[in-house]
This record gives sequence, structure tokens and C-alpha cells, in this order.
Amino acid sequence: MNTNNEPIANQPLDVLIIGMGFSGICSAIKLLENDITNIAIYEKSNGIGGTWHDNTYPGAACDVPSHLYCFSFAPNPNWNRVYAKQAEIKEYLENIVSDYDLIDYVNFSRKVSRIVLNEGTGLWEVEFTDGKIVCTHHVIHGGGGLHKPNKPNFNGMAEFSGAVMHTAEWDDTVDFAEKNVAVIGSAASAIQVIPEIAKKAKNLHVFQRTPNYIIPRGDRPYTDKEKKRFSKYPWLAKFYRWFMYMRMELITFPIIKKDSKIGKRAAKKIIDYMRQSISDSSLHKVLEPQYALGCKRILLSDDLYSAFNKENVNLITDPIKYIASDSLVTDDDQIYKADVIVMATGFDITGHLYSIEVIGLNQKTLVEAWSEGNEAYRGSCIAGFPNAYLVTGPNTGAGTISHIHIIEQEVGYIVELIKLTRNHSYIEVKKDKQDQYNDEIQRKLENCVWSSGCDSWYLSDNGKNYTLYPENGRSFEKQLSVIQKEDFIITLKKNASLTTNDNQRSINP
Ligand code: N01
Repeated sequence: MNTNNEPIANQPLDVLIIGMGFSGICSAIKLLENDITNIAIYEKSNGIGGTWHDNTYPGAACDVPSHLYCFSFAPNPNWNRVYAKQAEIKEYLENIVSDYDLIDYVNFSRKVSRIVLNEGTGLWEVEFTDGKIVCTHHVIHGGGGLHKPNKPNFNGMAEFSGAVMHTAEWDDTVDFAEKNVAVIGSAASAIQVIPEIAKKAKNLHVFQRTPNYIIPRGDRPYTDKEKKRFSKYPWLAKFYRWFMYMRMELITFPIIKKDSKIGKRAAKKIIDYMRQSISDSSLHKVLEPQYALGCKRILLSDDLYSAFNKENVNLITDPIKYIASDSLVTDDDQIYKADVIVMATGFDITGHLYSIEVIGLNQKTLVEAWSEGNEAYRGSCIAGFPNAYLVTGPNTGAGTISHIHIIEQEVGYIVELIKLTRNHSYIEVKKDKQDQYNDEIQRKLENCVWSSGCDSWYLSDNGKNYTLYPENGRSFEKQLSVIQKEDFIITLKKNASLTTNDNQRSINP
């Protein structure tokens, strides 16, 4: 991979993008389309794809239909399956990078450690773990939320003598054949990896803390005929995408409302489906969620329950008391032998936002700004941090819509903000407007199922939800389609004529 796309010495970038997943790639494409070409992308790993580069565990796939889980401006008529697997999504992104000639802008294996606003120069100084610093007028954080693995430290964990891996840090040198395997966790990643491990392992112990609602995915390959039709008639692929989008907006969205009648009816059907699918009736009770449908992510699988029906798969619901050198021991003192432990325990959502130290105006850190909660304005910018943007910031999580739709809207909005100021000014959201926006978001969230009492990674320690957006995709699109200029302060940089390199230079207050 090309690792030498650094900016020319002493010349600041117009925009520095962090991350080469969907967010970073979309940002680069839209900036270039708007003739903002003095840009560079820095990616901490050695490949393209972000989460789709990192998550290579067997069974990794998307639970949003492929034709909706791609950029609207770059449809793919050749998706192989209704729900694409990890390798195909990564390949899609690699093709996009090639089609849009982005590779010359990317620096791989460069991890950002700190970004500091230098008020003297008016530039953000982006510092890397190797100590180097790159200066830029604007910085877009496209690092995504799901990349810092959550690895609970169970008692005795260090004593375990076998292999331990997190789903997001898969070790493909470990052979599961004829091994005793423990999977900890039973949510989105777990339900994809369990059926694959069950095919090989001697015994597979699944440690479930909370049951989930699981619906059939209905995955299947697309036939050659279908692919040809999508290629020949681009309007058909577009219509198909629109149909899936509207189905989620109109059918799935009402479920996220608190006390939804549709939700209650659907929950009953989903539990019936589980009862019909699981042959050991003693498991029915422990697989039945005791919370409202949608409070935790609704999961999709065609093969989890058939894996649970296998002789070599064992579902355990007693909490893990400690881990010994060759086993996991539960609170009821049962011992489960294990050669390999797979942690399907999710991600550290809050921690990831602090993995980069951010210092803004008046030396205020992001940790200080967020001491009472991770709040941003429209998920994209934060008061006190001018010319810095988040693509999938607080409260942009899509409850029922494709995350790619969210990313496209956010990027479009951020590019318009950058165009308003180019390099001679700061653009900063007003704190009172940010507060108003968040009050409204939190008020709407109170009426959503996520605040109906279950424990989920959507909620922070103070009980507030800084993860999800309480409305539908069309509402998200609408709110980001216009910039309310009165919500921002635009200030000329003190030394605008020194730092600017765009066509609008002229002002030196
Ligand atoms: O992580 P999770 P994930 N002791 O946090 C359990 C996306 N994703 O990697 O429910 C014991 O949802 C925890 O138990 P509980 C998607 O956005 C997308 O599965 O907290 N157990 C749970 O069972 C998703 O929402 C795809 O009680 C512990 C599991 O570990 C997000 O990633 C595919 C524990 C963690 O579940 C995260 O999903 C995969 C402990 N100390 C993932 N700590 C797509 O298809 C945690 N658990 C697009």
C-alpha cells in the first residue's frame, strides 16, 4: 500500500480526514467533487474499509440489505447476496477507492493520537503516534464508533492458557477443529460467528447474558439473471433500493416508538418463531427477551437457531464467576472446558471517542466539553471546536435505516460548512444552539423504545442515549439539507492572509 501521501512540508492541508471506512471515503469523494483537492486521509490500519477491514471473523456480514448498504451515488448491480458478507463489502469499498482515484490521498498505518487547535496559526495540528504532526485548516473525524473492542476483564482471565480473541481482532491462525470453544456474548457479532464455529468445534459453549429478539434474515444469492437486470436497468436497482428504504421507514420505524402496538405484536411473533425453531424446549424461557422489542438491537439470522439445535452447542446463562487455565466457571460452580475463548463482547463506544485527545479553543479539551455528556450539533460539530467535524457523531446512530444513508447526509452537510469558510475563517456552532438541538433530541428519545428500561450499549452511564437518532431517515436527511447560518459563528482567522491558500483570501483583520 502507498504510505507516502504526506502533504508538502510547511503547507497546511485544506482538509485532513481520519479513517478510510465508509465515512472517510465518502468525505474524500465529496470534497474532491467540490474542488477541494488539498486533502489527505490517514488510516490507522493497513487497508481500506474501516470496520469491514477489521472484522474478519467467520460469518461476518451485513444485516442491512446490500443494495441499501452502499453509496446512493455508487450502486453495485453485482452484489452476490441479499446480505453481503464482509469480504464483498470490503471489495466494494476498494473498488470505489480505485474508481474515484482516492489512493493517492491515503496514508495507511498512521494512527492519530492528538489534534490540537493552534490559535496562533489558525490551524489544527494533527499528531500521530509516531510523533509527526500535520497541519490542516479543517479536520473530519470519520473514525466510526465501533472499532475499540470491549474486552471485559473476567476474574482469572490472565490464567487462561488457550487462545483468546475478540471478534474484531480475529486470529485466523487458530484452528477450531475438534476444540472446546467458549463464545462470550450473544448479540450481533456472536450470532454470526456461532454457526460457523459450531460447524468445526468439538464443543461450543455460548455464554449469554441477555437474550435478544432474532428474526430470520432471508439471505440468498442473487441469480445471474437478477444481476444482469440490475446492470441493464439502473433505474431498477434504484427503485429496489428506494423500496427497501421505504419499507424500513414505514414498517420498521414505528417499532422504535415506546409502547408501540406494532412492536408488541411483532415481539409475540418473533418469540413464537424462536419457540418453533429451538427443539430443546427447556431453552425457550432463557431465549425469551424480557424487554420491549427494539430496546436492544433487533438481530437477524437464518442459522443461529439451527446451530443451537446441534448436539455440540451448549447455551449457558449463569454468569461467569471466573476463568481458570483450561475452563470457564459459572456462578453455579459448573466448569466448562475451553481451549479457545471468543469474546463477542462488542465495542467500547465512549472510550473510542477519547482514544484521540482533542484540544480546541482556549485549550479546552473534548473530555472537558463532554464532562456532562457527549453532545454535538446535528451529530457533526461541537461548540468550542471550530473547523472540526464528526461524520457519525453523537445521536446519529440509525435505529432502522442504513448507516450509509446517515453518512452521506452528514458528509454533504460538513462539506457545505467547509465551503462556507474555506481556509480564511473558523466556523463554530453556537453553544446555545447546540444545547437546544440536544434538548430536543433527548426529549424525543424519551418517547423511544430505547428508554423503556433495558440495559444497552446505546445508553451512557448517566442513562442518556447519545448514540441513536430518534426519528426516521427522511427526517435526518431533511435536517441536514439546509445550513441554518444563524446557528454558527463565522470568525476570520487573525492571520487569514498567512494561512489561507484558497481563492477567497483578501481579508486580514
Ligand atoms: O456487540 P454488542 P456486537 N459478560 O455490544 C455481551 C454492529 N454490528 O459486537 O446484552 C458477559 O451488541 C453482551 O451482553 P448484554 C451493530 O451495530 C453490526 O455484537 O450486554 N457478556 C452482548 O451479548 C451492533 O449493535 C453487524 O447483556 C457480556 C455481547 O456481549 C454492534 O456492532 C454485525 C459482557 C455484546 O453485544 C455491536 O455488536 C455485527 C460481560 N462482561 C455487529 N460484556 C452488521 O451486521 C458484554 N457482553 C452490520
